[in-house]
Amino acid sequence: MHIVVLAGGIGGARFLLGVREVARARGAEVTAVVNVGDDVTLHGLRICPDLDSVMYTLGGGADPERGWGRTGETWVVKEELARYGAEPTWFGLGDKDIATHLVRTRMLDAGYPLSAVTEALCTRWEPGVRMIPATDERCETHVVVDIEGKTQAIHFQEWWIRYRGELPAQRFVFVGAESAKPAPGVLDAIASADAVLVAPSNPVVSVAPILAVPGIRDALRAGPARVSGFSPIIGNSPVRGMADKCLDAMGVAVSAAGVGGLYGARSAEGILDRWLVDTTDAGTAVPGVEVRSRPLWMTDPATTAAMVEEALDNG
Ligand code: GDP
Ligand code: FO1
Ligand code: CA
Repeated sequence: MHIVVLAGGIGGARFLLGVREVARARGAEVTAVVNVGDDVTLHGLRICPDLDSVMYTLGGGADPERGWGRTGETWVVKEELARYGAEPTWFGLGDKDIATHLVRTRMLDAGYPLSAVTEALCTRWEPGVRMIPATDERCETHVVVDIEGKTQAIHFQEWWIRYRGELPAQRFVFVGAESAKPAPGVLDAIASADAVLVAPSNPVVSVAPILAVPGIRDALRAGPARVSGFSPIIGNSPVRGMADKCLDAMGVAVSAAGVGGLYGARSAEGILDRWLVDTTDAGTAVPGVEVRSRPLWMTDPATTAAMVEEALDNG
């Protein structure tokens, strides 16, 4: 059995802990197609937050409280950079995390594609799933905002960290998406999948940038496997993070029904066959989609595995 998961950062990573449990029990293999829209180059380093969140979480090296970066992190380099006034001082790179970015940047500079670099980094972390970036091309999410009366597009990280997500987002733009290609293995994984799962990741800035890579959406729509999505919204709010602000910008209701409708039914123009919502949201309807309700709190891998089983259930 082959399970393919579309994943962002922390929501995707926690979900994959459950998928990995299921895969171990069933002897299945897992391919995670991970968002690269958050990626950014700062201080000369290529930083891939969602890939790293998944890699560190599955590899047992993630800081569970912060939700990003390494456990037992120190911040000496960050403090030294700040003393030089080296911008951007609003972005915090931990010392341990920097080692990852140094290795990644050196390999990219030597000509290796991001997918190969990710595979190399994973030989250390052994995440137990195959991790593939959605694309090897640069495809970065920008946010259209007004700053001092001027409309401009800023990088997603600047919007989220520097401005704390407080500048009203007018639009999200996936710069470079039109000319991007799916990374090697992505389309084959989808075509050979027995199940495709859309993690309860941020639909606008984690899942949409994956779907924006030409070919991925079509492959999902044409693929042989049931596509099941999981709502990141429980009872009209995100479990954590900025999904409410992102959905507001799209004019989409912050609800399980809103996100389900945004993905849409495969039988119409969308991607979903089945939509999993929390029991709080029982009664949610998405035209053309089979909606099932069950607890969707990813409190631990076993609980998350039970969520995953609901998507795999053929009953
Ligand atoms: P990010 O890239 O680090 O922001 O992480 P993702 O995009 O992968 O996931 C963020 C989303 O995960 C948020 O919209 C949260 O609402 C959702 N999320 C986090 N924990 C849970 C959980 O336990 N259950 C559900 N259903 N969603 C969750
Ligand atoms: N989030 C913050 O709120 N502040 C930071 O300084 C910060 C630095 C950072 C460095 C590496 C990394 O992989 C992630 C980092 N994040 C930071 C998290 C990141 O901005 C977002 O949470 C994700 O991109 C959303 O998926
Ligand atoms: Ca993300």
